[in-house]
Amino acid sequence: MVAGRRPGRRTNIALLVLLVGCFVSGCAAFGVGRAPESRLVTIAHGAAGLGILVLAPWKTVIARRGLRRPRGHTVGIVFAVALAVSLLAGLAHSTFGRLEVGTVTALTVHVAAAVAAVPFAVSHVARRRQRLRPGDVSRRVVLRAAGLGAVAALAYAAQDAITLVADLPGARRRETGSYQVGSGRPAGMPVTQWFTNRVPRIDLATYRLEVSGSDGRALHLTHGDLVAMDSVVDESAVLDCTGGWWAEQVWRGVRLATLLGMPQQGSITVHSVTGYTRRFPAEEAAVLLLATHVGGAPLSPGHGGPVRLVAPGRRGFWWVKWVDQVSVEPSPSWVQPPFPLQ
Ligand code: HEM
Ligand code: HEM
Ligand SMILES: Nc1nc2c(c(=O)[nH]1)N[C@H]1C(S)=C(S)[C@@H](COP(=O)(O)O)O[C@H]1N2
Ligand SMILES: [Mo]
Repeated sequence: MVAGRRPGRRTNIALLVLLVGCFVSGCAAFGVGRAPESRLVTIAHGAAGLGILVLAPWKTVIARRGLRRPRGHTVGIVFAVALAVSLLAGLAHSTFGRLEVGTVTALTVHVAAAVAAVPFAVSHVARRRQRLRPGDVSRRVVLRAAGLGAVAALAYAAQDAITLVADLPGARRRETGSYQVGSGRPAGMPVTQWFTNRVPRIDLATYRLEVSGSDGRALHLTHGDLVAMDSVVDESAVLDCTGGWWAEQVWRGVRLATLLGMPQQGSITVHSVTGYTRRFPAEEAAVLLLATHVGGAPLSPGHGGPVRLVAPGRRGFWWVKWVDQVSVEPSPSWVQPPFPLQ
């Protein structure tokens, strides 16, 4: 670096790129549920996170110098602590398995600390602004950035190799980063709610499923009606929770297309007794299953009984439990928060 310029500026800018990359790829890791897309996303995510660690020695020099200046450091320090917690928890999850204390897992801590760090990161970067300069697109800088990317990728490969050779649990995670729990044994599968939902009590005698198609006409089905339908199918599908576990079970139920036909446009809203709702592209009526059974037995209340959605290839938060309404609506499926809010 040239004397008189702020040394460390490019390190800080590289960190900013990596932080944004981590955040975006982390959210994408929750958004996609199929190989090979999931694999690409989690590799990019892990490498970007390790890239931050690669730059840590340089950043330590910058931070030390900053800390010697007479001004407020709280934002920077809180940010550093939250990020360190997130990184440690993320690495712990990916290396040592689904670490769990009560209902809190390392992956939950990882994501929560990362989300909590965001306002501090924004404030830190806004207070310690780094300007881009013409020289920042030089050949040398591009080569350095490529070098950093290569070292980050190597660090990821090294972690992968270590878990494999040392036979650590990390070697057995799925492409989404999740660990297998209770496949073929529904009672061994965790009961998981996204945020605030509680397992509701549903009386089978009064339970009705309301199904309304594009013509707006509604059908009211009892649990018995659903179970007795002759188009019931058995299908093996993987429930992969963003909490970091997955299980493959045989689900039994009817396809949405059987109840709704194939809607020509719009989207399908699947609503729970608890208010929890997800919206799907109309064409998925052909694959989405309204299940009443898992592993040959009726769904337990915890796992969504009497009726839950099975959404093959989608992450767990799409698998709406305790479904009481399915409806075709004119709005497109992306008109919803990317993640549930309850
Ligand atoms: C890995 C993420 C980062 C961590 C953990 C971190 C942490 C810190 C800490 C603890 C300090 C010293 C206290 C302070 O001056 O506030 C500091 C200083 C600083 N940070 Fe960061 N920071 C990170 C990323 C960034 C980014 C993305 C930028 C800007 C793009 C940035 C720009 C600066 C600047 C300019 C200083 C002051 C250096 C000086 O005064 O000589 N930092 N950082
Ligand atoms: C600044 C923010 C973040 C950083 C620095 C970060 C960093 C990391 C690191 C280093 C790992 C371990 C990767 C490995 O060793 O294989 C990891 C794993 C993971 N992170 Fe993040 N992360 C961040 C935010 C997020 C967010 C916001 C989400 C989700 C919304 C997320 C989801 C995940 C998942 C699912 C894994 C497991 C992937 C696997 O095991 O291959 N992360 N993260
Ligand atoms: N109504 C409702 N359905 C829900 C949730 C919820 O909180 N409320 N959580 C989702 C999440 S995050 C997952 S991983 C699966 C978990 O299903 P399980 O409890 O049968 O394992 O249900 C999904 N369906
Ligand atoms: Mo989940």
